[in-house]
Amino acid sequence: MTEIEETNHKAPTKTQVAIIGAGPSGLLLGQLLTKAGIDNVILERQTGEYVLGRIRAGVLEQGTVNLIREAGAGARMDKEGLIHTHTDFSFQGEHYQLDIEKYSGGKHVVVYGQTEVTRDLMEEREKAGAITIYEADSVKLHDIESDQPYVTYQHNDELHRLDCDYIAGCDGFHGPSRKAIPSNKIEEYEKVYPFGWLGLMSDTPPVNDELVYCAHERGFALCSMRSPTRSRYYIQVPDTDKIENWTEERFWKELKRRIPPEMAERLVTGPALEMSIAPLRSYVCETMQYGKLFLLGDSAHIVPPTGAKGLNLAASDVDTAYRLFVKIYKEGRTDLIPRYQEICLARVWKAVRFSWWMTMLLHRFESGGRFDFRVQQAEFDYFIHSDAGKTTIAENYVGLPFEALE
Ligand code: FAS
Ligand code: PHB
Repeated sequence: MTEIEETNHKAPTKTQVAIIGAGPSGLLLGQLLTKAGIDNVILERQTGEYVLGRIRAGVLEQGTVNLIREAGAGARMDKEGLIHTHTDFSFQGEHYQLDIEKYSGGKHVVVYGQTEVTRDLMEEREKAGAITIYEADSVKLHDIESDQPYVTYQHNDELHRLDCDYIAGCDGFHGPSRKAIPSNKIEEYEKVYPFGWLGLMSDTPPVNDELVYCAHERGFALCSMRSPTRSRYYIQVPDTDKIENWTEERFWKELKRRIPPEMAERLVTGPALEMSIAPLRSYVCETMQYGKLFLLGDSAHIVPPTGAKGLNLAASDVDTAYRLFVKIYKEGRTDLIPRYQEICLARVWKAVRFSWWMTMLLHRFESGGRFDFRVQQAEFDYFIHSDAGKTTIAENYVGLPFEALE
């Protein structure tokens, strides 16, 4: 693993764009701004190693791939990423292949872990000499409604102040940015699902060439991967479940009961490199820009991972924010600021809808009983056997087009 050097620069006191959070949103925005000559500093609460230790997304839309390349961080992704032109589904063990390239008019997705995207962006940022302050504690946003916003933070037991023109809140769902917006100015929407995803990563060959989203009366399962030798699996568990209740053996046994029998037969099991439970929710904060603060990625929206949209939505927010900052700094186009929220929300809600629809289609809702399960079966049967249905799934899965600022 490439050691991520601590960027031990003298603490900066002024920048153009202060970015809070060194996850994919913050790092991708930072890299694009640096390449455009727009000064930026990232403040990250954790260490670089901690950020890299989080196991998250695995599927990149074409728009995300293009943006990572534009940021100059795509070399390893292009070499190691797996192009997927199909995505598979199963319902009660019956296996269906969906040609997403055919039904999306020629697009595909790339399977390449978020951890690797983050690592590549961290390394490019280090090479560019851009400043990331890791272990920045107690980050606070100040005067975001004024022309002189600033951020304060603790680092090595010292209080620091960073003056800036704009703040990019890339600090995820639990970060301080969204909370800096007055509560009477925020418009929020949320739906919590009664289950989570228990994920397992193993150095075993993937059970199938394509990803397989499996609906089953025992619950949802997903067979994914990171490489030809590293697999990623998930099973739906009740929202009350705890990781302590699960052993690797129990996980493999349950997974085999939910995937198609021929896959269960050939499944190669092995020790878990990581096992964790992620809760599922849909959340949208419609206030994505307030004064000099912009919210990007998980700080503004959360989707259930069923549609593989979380990371990709973050990337589309970055695309819009980056192009807006270039317009502002190169052409003085502050009149375009309201377009940020307009463009982002139009795309966010379509991705929220698709992720919600995939979740409702493929998960088992105990409260729904037999009737709802039959309706799910009929919905699945219609979509997987109709060209209109397959086109709808494919178009959304590969990602809707990015909208231009003007
Ligand atoms: P992130 O949460 O990744 O990054 C925010 C950064 O801000 C973090 O590094 C955090 O340490 C930092 N931060 C937080 N508070 C701070 C503070 N006070 N000061 C400074 N920094 C602070 N998406 C998919 O598409 N597929 C998946 O399978 C999938 N699985 C997921 C599993 C889990 C457990 C979670 C939580 C999310 C998952 N997601 C998945 C969604 C995920 O990939 C996000 O969409 C993606 O990480 C969004 O990136 P960011 O917006 O950068 O937010
Ligand atoms: C993953 O590989 O982690 C993954 C893939 C597709 C999803 C969710 C997670 O929809």
